[in-house]
Amino acid sequence: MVSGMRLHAGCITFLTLLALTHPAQARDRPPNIVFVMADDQGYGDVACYGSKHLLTPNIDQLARDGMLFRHCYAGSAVCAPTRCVLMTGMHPGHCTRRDNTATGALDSFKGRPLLPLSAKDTTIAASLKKAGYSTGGFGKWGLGNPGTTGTPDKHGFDLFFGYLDQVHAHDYYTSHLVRNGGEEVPLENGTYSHIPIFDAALKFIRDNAEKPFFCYLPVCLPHGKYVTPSDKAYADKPWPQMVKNYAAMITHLDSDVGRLMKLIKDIGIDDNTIVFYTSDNGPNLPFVKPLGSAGPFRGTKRQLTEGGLRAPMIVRWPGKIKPGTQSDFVWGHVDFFATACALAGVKNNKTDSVSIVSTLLGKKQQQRSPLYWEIHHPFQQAVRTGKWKAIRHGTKAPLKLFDVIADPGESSNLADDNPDIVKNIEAIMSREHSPSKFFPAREKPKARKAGRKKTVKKQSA
Ligand SMILES: [Ca+2]
Repeated sequence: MVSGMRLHAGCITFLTLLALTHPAQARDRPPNIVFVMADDQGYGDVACYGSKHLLTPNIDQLARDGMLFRHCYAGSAVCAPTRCVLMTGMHPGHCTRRDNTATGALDSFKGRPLLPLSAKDTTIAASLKKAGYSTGGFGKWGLGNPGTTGTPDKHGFDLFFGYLDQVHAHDYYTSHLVRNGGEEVPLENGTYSHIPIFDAALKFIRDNAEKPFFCYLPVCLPHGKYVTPSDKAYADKPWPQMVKNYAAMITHLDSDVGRLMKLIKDIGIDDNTIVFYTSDNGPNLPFVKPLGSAGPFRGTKRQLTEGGLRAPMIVRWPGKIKPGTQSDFVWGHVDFFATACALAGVKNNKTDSVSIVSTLLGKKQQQRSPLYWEIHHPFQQAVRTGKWKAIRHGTKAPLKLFDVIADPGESSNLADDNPDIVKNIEAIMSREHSPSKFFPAREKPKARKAGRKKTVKKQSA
C-alpha cells in the first residue's frame, strides 16, 4: 500500500516535471510556421468570408480558432510576382519578378520570357534556415526553372516538391513532378498531382516535428485547368461543369486543411505551430457571377482593383491569438517576411516588410506605411494608404482614387475632390517604382490589340 502510494506520488512528480519542462521548452523554441496559399481563390470563395455556395468547414474552423483579416492584400494580382513578394519581403516596385513574364528575359525553360529569382535575392526560407528551421516547400514554385538562379534549393529550401514551372502546374494529371532543383519524379498514370504534393507536406511536418520548421504550401488548387477527381459536393448544382469543378477543388483543399490540422494536433505540436491561410491573387472571371468569388469587390486576377488584390487571410496560433477575432488591420503578403522573422527571432533588413506580430497578439499596432503594387501587362500601379486606394494605368495617366472603407466596390472616383491626397499618392507611386529593364514603367500603356488577349490569358498563372 505504502510503496503503491510512493509509486503514485513518484508518477505525479514525474508527470508534473514533464508538464513543467515541455511547455517551457516549447516557449523557448520559436514556433513552427505553416503557410498555406491557395491559387486564384477569391476573397468571396470562403464561407467565413461570406460565400453562400462553397463548403469550407475546415478553413472556417481556422477562423474560429484564430484571427480573420478583412484588409489583407496579395503580393500581386498574378501568381509569380505574388510568390516573389511573399518569399523576399520586397513589394512589386522593388522585387525581381514583377509580373508573370518579363520584357527581354529568357528563361532557359521552353524559351518563355521568365525572370527567375536572382542569386542576390534573400528568401524567408533562407532566413529561417539560418535560424535553425527545417524548410520545405510544396506546390507551385514559379520563381525559377531547372538550371536557373531561381530554384528553391538555391533559396533556402531543404526540400521542395511540386512544380517549378508555373505553366506545368496547370497540368493536374502530369506524368511527373519535380523535387528540389529539378529532379523529375514520375507519377503513376491518373494521379491527381495535388494529392502527392499535400501528402509530401504532411510527411515533412511529421519528419520535422522535433525541431522548428517552415512548411510553405503554395498549392495549385483551385487554379485552372479546372479538373477534379470528384465534383460530388456540387454535382446537383445548376452550374456549368467548370464551376462545379472549381468549387470542388476549393472543398478538396479545405478537407486537406482539415488533415493538416489533425496531424498537427495528433503529433502534439498544436500549441507551438502558427498556421497562415491565404490566396495568391483574386479569382478568375468565370466564377465571379455564379459564385460571388470576388466578394464585394470589383475586378479579378490580373487587375489592381480590390477584386484582384484583396485576399482571404486567416492566422491561427493557439494560446497567442485570441480565438474568433477579426481584424481590419491593413497589411499584405509583403509583410510575411518580417512577421516570420519576428516569430523566429531573426533580424529583418527588409524595408518593404513590416511585422504584424503585435496585431496577432491583440496589441494595438500603428497603421502600416502605404502598400504599393505595380503590374506590367499592361502597366498599372496601385497604392493603399488608410482608407484610400488609388490606381493609375500609366505614369502620365490620371489617378483614380477610392475610399475603400465606404466604397469597397471602387465605384466613385474621388480624385477631383481630393487633390492633396492625389498629389501625395502620385509621389508614392513615383518613389516606389525602382527602374527595371525587365519591367519598365510606361507613361501610357498601349491598349491590348485584338489577338494579343489570347497570349496574355495563356501566360496568366
Ligand atoms: Ca494565382
